[in-house]
Amino acid sequence: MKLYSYFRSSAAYRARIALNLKGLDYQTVAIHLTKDGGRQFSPEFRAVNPQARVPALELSSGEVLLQSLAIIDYLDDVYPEPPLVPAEALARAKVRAVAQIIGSDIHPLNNVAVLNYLRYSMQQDKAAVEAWYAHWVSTGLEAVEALIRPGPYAFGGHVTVADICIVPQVANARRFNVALDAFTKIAAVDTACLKLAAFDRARPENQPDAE
Ligand SMILES: N[C@@H](CCC(=O)N[C@@H](CS)C(=O)NCC(=O)O)C(=O)O
Repeated sequence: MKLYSYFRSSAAYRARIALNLKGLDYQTVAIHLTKDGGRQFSPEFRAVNPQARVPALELSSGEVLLQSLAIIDYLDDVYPEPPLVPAEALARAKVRAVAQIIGSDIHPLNNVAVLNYLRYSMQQDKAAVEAWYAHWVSTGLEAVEALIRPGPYAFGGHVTVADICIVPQVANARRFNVALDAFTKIAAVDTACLKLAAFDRARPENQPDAE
């Protein structure tokens, strides 16, 4: 398998964690999101992903999967061990709600394209862009903090897709210097997860394209 990735991308980070948890080998194809105006916009990469975003996972069959949460669902369907969502429907819905707060509500407001639109099209200065970022991350993480039940992972003793979304979002927030002191449960989950090799190997600084 080939993972089109960028070391700083939190969505690609989610896919890397899931691949590692499932014990799957993959080759990283680095797509630099800022060099040359963003190499995600190259015709070669648009042929892989018309949305011009990472991650994209190319299977050995040549099929390409897009969207980190869809990639994670696929991996969980095809490689069921270890499961990334609980078996019971109610618990599964709660885990997915946290994953979707991050994947559908927090992250889309803060990805490279949105921040660049604020900077260049809306002509907002650095302080305004940082305030935008911090606002949406903090309000989203407040909800996550209220919903999770660390033990030591977000929903107990098994890693789930909620943890897979939390750790990259925390890394991203730290990179933007967002204060996380109020989120003690999230911090505990982050610490517990990063002790696992699957999470550690997926960290931005451990990627072949890390700068
Ligand atoms: N919902 C998508 C988000 C993908 C996404 O926005 N990726 C970012 C990096 S984290 C990206 O490629 N941005 C490129 C751009 O905004 O131009 C997913 O979960 O895969």
